[in-house]
Amino acid sequence: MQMSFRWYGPGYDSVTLEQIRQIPGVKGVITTLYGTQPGEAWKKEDIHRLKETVEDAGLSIYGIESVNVHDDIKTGGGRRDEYIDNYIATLECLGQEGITMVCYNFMPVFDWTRSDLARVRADGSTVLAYNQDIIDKIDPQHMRESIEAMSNGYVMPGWEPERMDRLEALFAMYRDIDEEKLFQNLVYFLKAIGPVCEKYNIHMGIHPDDPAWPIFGLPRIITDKDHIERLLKAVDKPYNGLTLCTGSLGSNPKNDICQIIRSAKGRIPFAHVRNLRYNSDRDFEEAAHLSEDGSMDMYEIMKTLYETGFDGIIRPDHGRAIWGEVSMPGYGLYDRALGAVYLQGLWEAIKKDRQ
Ligand code: DNO
Repeated sequence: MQMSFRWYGPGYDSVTLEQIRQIPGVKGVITTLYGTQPGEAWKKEDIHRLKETVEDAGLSIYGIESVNVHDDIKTGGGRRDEYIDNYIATLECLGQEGITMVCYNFMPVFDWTRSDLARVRADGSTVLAYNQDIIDKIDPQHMRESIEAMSNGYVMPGWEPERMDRLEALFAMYRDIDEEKLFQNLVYFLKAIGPVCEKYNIHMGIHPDDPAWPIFGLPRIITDKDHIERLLKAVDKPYNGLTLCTGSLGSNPKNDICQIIRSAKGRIPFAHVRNLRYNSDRDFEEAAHLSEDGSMDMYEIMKTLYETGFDGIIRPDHGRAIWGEVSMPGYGLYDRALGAVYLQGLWEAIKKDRQ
């Protein structure tokens, strides 16, 4: 297990590499070329520069989150092969730079979705939260404004203004796309990128849908154990893997995270481990990583990862806003650093107990 920390790059993140370097046990970051657009071929020199910046600070790039997938690929639109070629060119450059873990998602239009980015908890911290009744009342065309108003001036990952400017057109692209078509387009994409992944031993980790059910009438397909198993079998190669995001899959209390870990054994190159608290079947909020602060058993999750031989990259996920920190919601330094250390504490105890 390699502990990492997400970093958005210079100009986009309130957290610095120097700060990340001081988190015990964290030697690598998960990052991206944040200014690029889905569908664009990344330039080798930009990747190289990013790598140098990270290495100058005494850290390594452990993986990319995300190389985003263009909606033409998701919908099987007219330019999909052109965008897939660009994706392959990006993977080629990443492979040449020795970067071999890539997280991506296949969510239509919206990436992760929340109704509230700063819900106040009893201890005064604020967290991201989701309430289905609020989401049901929101016109998706106005989702952008509501997210922007809550994001402390940061561009939230997956909510890039360039895409949000075209919401109506994006929704139109998905008019005839149901679950099955979306799934087949994903398989088409994964088969096409197979050769470059195998050439460089790149592991792709698909990020589950968050929340793990269809929203705004758009299909979502990476939601539970059966869908994940179907995908892993459809392209039954090591490069086709899962980003185990406990918070995204865990948004649906029916998902048994440990069962999913066991069923995807050997195919999890990357894990986002975080906790959340269910308030009702229509409402959840994110919590501190500590088990007792939320509804999930982090010890069981880490133990199952250990027992299934997980040797991938892990990162703490969304943190609460605490101690007066102002950052991109969910991505401050303090609470995620607490999470990184807590998860490593669990891991150390589990490992020593077994030896
Ligand atoms: C949210 C993140 C997601 C994730 C993408 C992966 O905080 O977990 O935006 O990075 O879905 O492509």
